[in-house]
Amino acid sequence: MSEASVVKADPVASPAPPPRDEESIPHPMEEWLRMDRIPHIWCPTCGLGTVVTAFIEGLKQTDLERDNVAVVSGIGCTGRVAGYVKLDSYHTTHGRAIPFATGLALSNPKLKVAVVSGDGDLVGIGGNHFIHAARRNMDLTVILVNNFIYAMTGGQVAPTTPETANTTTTPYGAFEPPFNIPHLAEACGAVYVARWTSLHVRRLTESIRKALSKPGFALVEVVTPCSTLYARRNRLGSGLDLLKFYHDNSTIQNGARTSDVGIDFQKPFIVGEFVDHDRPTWFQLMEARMSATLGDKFIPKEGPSCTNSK
Ligand SMILES: Cc1ncc(C[n+]2csc(CCOP(=O)(O)OP(=O)(O)O)c2C)c(N)n1
Ligand code: SF4
Ligand SMILES: [Mg+2]
Repeated sequence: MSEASVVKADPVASPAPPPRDEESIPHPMEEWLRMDRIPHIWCPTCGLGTVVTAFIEGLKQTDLERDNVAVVSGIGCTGRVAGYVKLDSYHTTHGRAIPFATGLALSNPKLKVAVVSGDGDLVGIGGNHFIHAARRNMDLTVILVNNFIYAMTGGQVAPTTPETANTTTTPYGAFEPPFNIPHLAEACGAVYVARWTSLHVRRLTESIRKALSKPGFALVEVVTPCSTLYARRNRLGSGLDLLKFYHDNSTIQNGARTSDVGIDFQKPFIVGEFVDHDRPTWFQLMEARMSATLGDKFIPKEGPSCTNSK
């Protein structure tokens, strides 16, 4: 053996660490996840994991008691969130997350009900529920994961798919104009509207904290890569490549007019906090009407979005 290839032990180097027993190291999110359901079904480099992290971190930063929070999802890859988080949760039917969530909020106004669901679920099949919950200013926090596609069912065109993007049902490129989600939400009456990518984790976490803390219909759109059905079909690389593209091509413009924040295929787009104002919640409107009509016979409920906001 030549002198050059001899590696001598360094007498001052620290001893090698003992081998890690991966099984014995608890994951920092374990307390908040149903570990019996892990490993999850999501693909490598899917953006959904960071959305869950941001959701849990945002929730931890609120004053909400864990027992007073419920999560509702519809069907889809995003819909699996309700099954993975260790909170009272409801994995409902496709497009019906908002009506189930509305029922929960009405039956127990002390609950903070969060909906975490996909673009197809919330503004495709569930679009009608979305617009009416916003119009009523129902006390719901909606986290809409926009991966621009119906992912779970094989990558069909969604009402959010940008024009020219290739999907399994638009092999020559999508041609329908997509929804601009923040504009839709604001037009229907949402009191809080923000959009981030799933790589803006700190800003996303802060928006989720604010949305959960606000009475009324609050929407956070998260532009998130689907590696398997959107990125691959459009030859955009891995989910990480797409995540980086979204992050690097998004400009933060807090307070931007929502009519200006539509998203074109693989073009720069705007993220930020767009709407934050107050108006009476559904409970407050209902209670005001009932009190005006029934007087003392009406007994209002208690809850963060009620007039009795204890
Ligand atoms: C009534 C009904 N119609 C259609 C389906 C099939 N389906 C399940 S998930 C899904 C699309 C989900 O897309 P999205 O909400 O964007 O979620 P993603 O998988 O992209 O996260 C569809 C069409 C269904 N389960 N029920
Ligand atoms: S199909 Fe797309 S959205 Fe669904 S888990 Fe895989 S990467 Fe994520
Ligand atoms: Mg989708």
